[in-house]
Amino acid sequence: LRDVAVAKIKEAGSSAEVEELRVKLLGKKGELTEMLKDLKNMAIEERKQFGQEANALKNELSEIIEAKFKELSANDVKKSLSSGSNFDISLPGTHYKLGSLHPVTIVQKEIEKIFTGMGFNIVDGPEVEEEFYNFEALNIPKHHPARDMQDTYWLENGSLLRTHTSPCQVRAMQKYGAPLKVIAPGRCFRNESTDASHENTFFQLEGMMIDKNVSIANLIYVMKLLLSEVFQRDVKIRLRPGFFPFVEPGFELDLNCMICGGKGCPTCKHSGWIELLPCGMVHPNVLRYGGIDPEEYTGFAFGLGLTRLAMMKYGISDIRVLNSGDLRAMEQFSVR
Ligand code: FA5
Repeated sequence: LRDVAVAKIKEAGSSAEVEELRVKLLGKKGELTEMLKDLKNMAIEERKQFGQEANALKNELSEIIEAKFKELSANDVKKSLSSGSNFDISLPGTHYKLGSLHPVTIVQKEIEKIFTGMGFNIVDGPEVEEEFYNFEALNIPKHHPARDMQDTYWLENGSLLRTHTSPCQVRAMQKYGAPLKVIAPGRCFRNESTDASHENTFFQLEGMMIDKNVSIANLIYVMKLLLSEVFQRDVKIRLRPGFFPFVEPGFELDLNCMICGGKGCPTCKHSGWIELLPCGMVHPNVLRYGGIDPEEYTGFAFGLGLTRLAMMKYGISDIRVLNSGDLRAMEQFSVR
């Protein structure tokens, strides 16, 4: 069988002929395969020897067939070149387009790098959240007017689509205790009408640091470091008092609008400032809900508008572009 097979392969003049031989010899119903099927009827000693020889032959034939395929395809190229046909090896090959990251993802990854460099861990939380974590545990009891600050998508089973990433604060405290340094990037949902700077689906990045003697000075330092790292330059910011039931005192950190340089444009509603980073010292009630003793520990928290930050960084003047799925817009962003 071997000698006949090898001779036939060598004689073959085209890839199709070689393929036919491959199937005839090594295919599911090929001659060699059929022979191997007889193994089960042989005595043990005989079976061992025959099996080894048959496998060696199978490997040898496979190699010869492979080599013949290569030889024939090289010949094909040579033939087509010498026959003066239209084959042009200098033509560029097929171009496969690489995907690109979404601008919000790019900024998120950058911020994750900055914070993990400072020893923070990244945590996650559910988008379909319980009322307890989204409101109660954040010191916003039922019927508290602060619930109206975040128009909520309620689900029929009483759960809700989280309106912010702050529920991750309480979940992280309960899970890891103090001291704690975490960030939680994620998608949030609010039942609002959309305009150039508001979407009903957008990203925030929550941050929290809890330890003994954490103060407002620590908060300001970390926020300044974060923004100057993200923008790779000195940034202009302002702090205003802000009210959030889960922090006391609370602040609104605004960033000077980089799209218009503070002169006024639709993104900043012609005010020159973008509301970007609400923050404050974690309220003792919230620490208690997280199982942490406020007499022993203090902490700061912030809720960065990740989508708005991406707009600032890339000069995107309408937030709706970011959820549009329009590849012409998205393809313009590449990872640095
Ligand atoms: C909050 O959601 C608080 N949880 C933030 C916080 C965390 C305060 C920790 C204190 C301590 P606010 O509703 O302001 O706060 O939203 C935070 C940021 O999310 C805003 O500054 C803004 O950048 C962004 N944001 C809010 N609503 C929208 C929206 N509809 N579209 C796009 N971005 C939004």
